[in-house]
Order: sequence, then C-alpha cells, then structure tokens
Amino acid sequence: MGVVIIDGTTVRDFVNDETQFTKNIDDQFTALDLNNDGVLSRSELRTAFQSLRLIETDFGIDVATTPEQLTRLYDSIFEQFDVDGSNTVDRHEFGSEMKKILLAIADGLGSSPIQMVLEDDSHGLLQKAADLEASKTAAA
Ligand SMILES: [Ca+2]
Repeated sequence: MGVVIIDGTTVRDFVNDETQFTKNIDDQFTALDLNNDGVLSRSELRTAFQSLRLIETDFGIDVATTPEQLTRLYDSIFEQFDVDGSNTVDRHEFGSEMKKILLAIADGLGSSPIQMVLEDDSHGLLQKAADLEASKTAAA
C-alpha cells in the first residue's frame, strides 16, 4: 500500500498522454486477462475494479455495501464497459471506458488534491498517473 496525492490535472495529463496511456491500458488489460483469452469476463473486470479500489474511493460508495449490492454495482459497471453487448470486454472497450472514467474522476477532483491509498501493485492506473506527475516534478 502507498499513499499518493493526485488532483484533476494529474489524472488529465496522464490520460492525454496518448502513448503512455495506451501502453498503460494495454499492460493493465494483459494483467487482468487472467485466462489470456484476449477479452475480460465479468469476474476479470470485477477483479480489476477491486484492485483499483475505485469503488471505495471514487464512486463514494459505502464499503459496508452488501455483497448483493456490490454484485449489482459490478454488473452495471460491466454493462457500461461492454458497449457491443458481447458479454465480454475487449481491449478497445476497456481503453475507451477507462479513459471516460478517469476523465470523470479528473472533473470530480478539480484542482483540490486528494490523498489516495493505493494497493501496492505495479499496474494501478492512478498510481501510474501519480508516478508521471512525480517524474515531471523531479525533472522540473
Ligand atoms: Ca479473459
């Protein structure tokens, strides 16, 4: 676990850096595709959101939510990702929805920095956004 400070600009810069963003999304997708069939299933996507901790931190949903409510929530997220209704999420669907979600988070954050606790894994996107910000700060 690590604590990072991010604001809307941090997230927006990360999303707008097309090359880096695509690479990060690609890495993340590959890591999430546990059975390597090239698409994300309902449970693979659920694992993704659990590891990102977006549910607790950004959608403002009570962590005491019941398992049934959580399942409904993850189902609705899945349906949002699964644009063509194929019951799987492909690389393109994943990338374009993650972009929308991250930009929505950026709008929500605005210019007020927040502290965010992240799982200590190497492929959290908000972690990458924070790393990008840190590397720029170091270079400046
Ligand atoms: Ca899969």
